[in-house]
Amino acid sequence: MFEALEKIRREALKRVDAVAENAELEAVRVEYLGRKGRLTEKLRRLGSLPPEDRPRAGALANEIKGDIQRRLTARAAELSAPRREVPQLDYTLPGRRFEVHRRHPVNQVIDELVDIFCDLGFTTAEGPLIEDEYHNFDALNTPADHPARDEKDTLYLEGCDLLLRTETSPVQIRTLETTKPPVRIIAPGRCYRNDTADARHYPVFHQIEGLWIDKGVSFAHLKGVLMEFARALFGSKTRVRFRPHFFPFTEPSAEIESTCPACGGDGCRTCSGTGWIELGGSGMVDPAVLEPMGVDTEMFTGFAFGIGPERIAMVRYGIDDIRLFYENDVRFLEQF
Ligand code: 2U9
Repeated sequence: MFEALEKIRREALKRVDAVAENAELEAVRVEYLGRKGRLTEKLRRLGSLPPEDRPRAGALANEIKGDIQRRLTARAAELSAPRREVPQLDYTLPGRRFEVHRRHPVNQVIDELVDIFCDLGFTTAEGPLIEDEYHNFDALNTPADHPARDEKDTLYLEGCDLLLRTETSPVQIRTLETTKPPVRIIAPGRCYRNDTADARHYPVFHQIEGLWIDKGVSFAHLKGVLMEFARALFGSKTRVRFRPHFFPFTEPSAEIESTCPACGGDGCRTCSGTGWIELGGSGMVDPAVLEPMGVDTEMFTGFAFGIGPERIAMVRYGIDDIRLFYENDVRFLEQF
């Protein structure tokens, strides 16, 4: 009897929970608690039990009756409550990408460039964004009347002789002030120019400059390092060329170009049909820069270069407007 009563409890409660409409609840109530219900029928047969079992069986039967009645009441309340439309899940839909932190595309390129040059034996150096004219211009053999020093190109701080650095070269000057050759550093970082923002210019941009000062360093070393850099960046078939140029701080100077990574040199929209893209500038460091830093230019020579990460990111990702990097439009940034 006891096992039969527990079986009725389990089945009845399971049936109540499975009811989806209020109208079905009455049928379940009648089936178990009605005049001819399965539990009612057990209650009628208590008299056939041995006298010593009747009290416990009766108490159990009444407890089960209470359980079923309470569950019927609760289920009726659930089914009467206003339904929150549960959207039917379409499991065939593609999953949503879980948004995790990603680095800005320009920082991703800077990280890659730093890794390449560190693999080539360079170490990184940092310096202040706010500089003085000595470290940003004078020490770099840039004469007082050089147009780069004009306020139309450089952002000066009001009320003082300080400025926002126009390249990361001052970092290398500061390194030479405290470190005797050999020196082999790269200086990645943010720079500023008094430029009006357009598709190819922005007042804030980044540079990675490099400096290698040691005994017997020649232009051949410069070409070798920059060729290895370009091949690590754009693939082993990449070719590099140097075009004569002028910088106040290097002599001879050369602009660095590589075959276009998009077309391999055949000419395309990315490289404006030329097959080549500009990576930056370079040259042998002018003794007029090294000697005031106490470097014995009879014993030590060196080269320097400057590379623009935004330019590389624009080529790599097919972006034709530098302003996209700095307008913080999530729809643009979340693609990287
Ligand atoms: C010291 C001596 C020499 C750094 C150099 C460049 C060439 C150069 C920029 C032009 C635009 C890179 O692509 S860009 O952003 N710079 O082309 N910079 S050589 O020469 C130095 C630096 C420090 C002591």
